[in-house]
Amino acid sequence: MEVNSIVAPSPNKLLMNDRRLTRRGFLSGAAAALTGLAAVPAWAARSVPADITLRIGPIKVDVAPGRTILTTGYNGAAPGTLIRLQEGVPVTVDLFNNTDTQEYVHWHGFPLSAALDGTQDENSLPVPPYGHLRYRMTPQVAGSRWVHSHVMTMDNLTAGVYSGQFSFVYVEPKENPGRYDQEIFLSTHEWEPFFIDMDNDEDLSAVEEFGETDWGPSTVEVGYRIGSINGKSLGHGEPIRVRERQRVLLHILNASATENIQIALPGHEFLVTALDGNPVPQPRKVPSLDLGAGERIDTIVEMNHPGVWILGSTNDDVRGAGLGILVEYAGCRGIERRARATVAPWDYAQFSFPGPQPSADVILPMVIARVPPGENGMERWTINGKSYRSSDPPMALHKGVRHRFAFHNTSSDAHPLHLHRSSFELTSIDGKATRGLLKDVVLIGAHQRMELDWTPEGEGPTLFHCHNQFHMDCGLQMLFDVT
Ligand SMILES: [Cu+2]
Repeated sequence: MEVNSIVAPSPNKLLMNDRRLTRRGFLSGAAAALTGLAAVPAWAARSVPADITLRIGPIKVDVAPGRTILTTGYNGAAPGTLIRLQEGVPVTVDLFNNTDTQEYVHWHGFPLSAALDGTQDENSLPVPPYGHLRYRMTPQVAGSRWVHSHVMTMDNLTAGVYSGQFSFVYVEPKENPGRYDQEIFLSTHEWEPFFIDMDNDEDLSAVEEFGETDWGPSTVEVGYRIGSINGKSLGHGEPIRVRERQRVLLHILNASATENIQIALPGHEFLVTALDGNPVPQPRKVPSLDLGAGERIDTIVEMNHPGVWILGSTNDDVRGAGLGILVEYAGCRGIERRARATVAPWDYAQFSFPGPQPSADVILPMVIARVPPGENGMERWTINGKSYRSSDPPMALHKGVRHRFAFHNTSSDAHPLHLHRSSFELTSIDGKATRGLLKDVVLIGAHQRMELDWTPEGEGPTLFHCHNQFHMDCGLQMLFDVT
């Protein structure tokens, strides 16, 4: 169920194409005919503005006074400007890359062809250094989506999702249900990443210290110095201004490279209406929200407790590092600092219809495990005993077949598991059946079991990975090939 007007040529042809685009700024008709990239006539690429333009380039993010982050972003800011699309309405997209690095722009949560999905592993169209890429796509499913860089980062903590290359994307439904007085988009992100040695609690900011690939035998993780919501640390951006009795619709995105977060607004509850942009079968009120990296939650908050409150992380250290935003009622002053957030354990099942579980055609056991670092390096993550290598053959799946992925996380880390180009249905959590929860990222807890059902509709390569970039780089990914 996808529309795209690009016939995906081989990667080599793409590179030729893109060089041509880079050099001349447009593609000649003859070249287009030869290479198959004939989506947009050359004159159009030069003269007609696209519906959506993303300019990838160096930016400065003033997260707080005296704290300016130099990074790469979309359209001069991080997050980039909100992109609003209409369900079923095709758009022309222009991607301009004003950096010396080949980029991949991934439309997260969109059912698109592999060519447009935006990953190297799926042989998607790259945006060449100082190059340009134009294509047409049709947003098929309404809801909260996002767009972000999908380059491999490894030990480069300035690249990909560690950078400022992300924007919230909202696909407007054809019919707009829901009743609210204000609609607000919030993206969380952490800055100034560094490696930390968990065994010695040692800051390893100087990557040179432990060499190019020799990360030593101890457990290395990624830490951050500063957190933000919509590019501002707590107290340094504009507050969310509300009036008593307003219903405020919050679209929340965890745009972190590696961090799963829990947020709350003391004195208030969240009516959760959609997960990853897809309406939930049973909206429910909860005191706190958990979001794995890459997840989105749509929620309505009734403003019925006047004051100035902190909407932010429930973790004092994380909130203290800036991950929060003020909610200010009209006429109120002075932050309610004493107010403690109520926290409840997160359970996707509460938003689901109860079972029974639908039957699957194929059941595929998926065991996630951590291989501790050996003598020579970093930890590895495996699925069914294997760390991802792009040279390995992909796992064959079949169109129209209901595959059930029976995950068992044998590690003590949670993993935000992400499927590209499609949503899956979460069908059980620790043996308890769930129904009607469509997601593209699901946070599997430590030692948890989860079943995800997926009936592929489109063909081609489809990437599956942990949205914790560090885990992904350490092997926690798989490539499917749908035929
Ligand atoms: Cu992970």
